[in-house]
Amino acid sequence: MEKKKTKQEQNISSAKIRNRTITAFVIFILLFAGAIFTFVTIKNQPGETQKTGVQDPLRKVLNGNERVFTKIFSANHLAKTYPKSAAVKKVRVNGDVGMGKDFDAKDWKLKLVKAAGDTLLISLEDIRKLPKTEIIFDFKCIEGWSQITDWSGVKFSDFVKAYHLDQQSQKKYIGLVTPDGGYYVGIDMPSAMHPQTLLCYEMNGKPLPMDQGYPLRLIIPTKYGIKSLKRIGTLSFSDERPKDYWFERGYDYYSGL
Ligand SMILES: Nc1nc2c(c(=O)[nH]1)N[C@H]1C(S)=C(S)[C@@H](COP(=O)(O)O)O[C@H]1N2
Ligand SMILES: [Mo]
Repeated sequence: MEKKKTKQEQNISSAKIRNRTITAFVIFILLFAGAIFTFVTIKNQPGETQKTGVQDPLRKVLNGNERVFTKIFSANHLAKTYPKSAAVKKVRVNGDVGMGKDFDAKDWKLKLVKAAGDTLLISLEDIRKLPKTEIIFDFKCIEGWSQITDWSGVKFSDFVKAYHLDQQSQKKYIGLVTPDGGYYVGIDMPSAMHPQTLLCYEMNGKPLPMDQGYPLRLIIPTKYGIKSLKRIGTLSFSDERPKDYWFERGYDYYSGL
């Protein structure tokens, strides 16, 4: 078989080879022109009509991705977990937006906005009294690195139960903001209520280091790291999408894995 093929190949005339070369070259030029045309067209589209960070056609693609992700997402979709021994001791610190040095940890309380004009202040001590869950998973940053890390805290869904937030959890989103307002994320409710989503206060069994979000951060293993907001100041509920720091800079709002 092999031999036959080789012979056939040798029989191709030089005229045929020339024709094929010309055809390939023409196709190359057409594809190249097409690519430039598409690029220029997208570039010239009105962008940021809704402060979404990218040109409208690109945002449309992202919105399409989001619809697909939301459909296949469910509580059955669990991020892979690892044994404690797999967790790294030296955890990378990435991103310090909204983590100003003048933060006063002693005065910190979680601002839980139950409704307009109805805000509950909750201490770390009270949060630590809630059922504790530990998760060891591969934390993935959108920049391309990942690390197996060990986090503990209260499941967001357990927090909802403990504070009787049944009504609030009927809303479509939660919004999280750092105490200084510098960093903020929005999370769709199914992802927030996912069994692996934590309001986290420990890393490797010890209180969170300052630059890793002390006293309380979000850990959401089913999404990229950009959504795991460090140092939660305010937690609120809404049917409209809460503003989102990286969404405003062109990233996917859902950022699912
Ligand atoms: N407040 C705040 N939270 C943040 C960020 C940030 O800049 N500020 N960066 C995010 C990004 S991009 C990543 S990858 C993770 C990194 O968490 P780590 O520093 O604990 O590794 O935090 C997320 N949470
Ligand atoms: Mo990240």
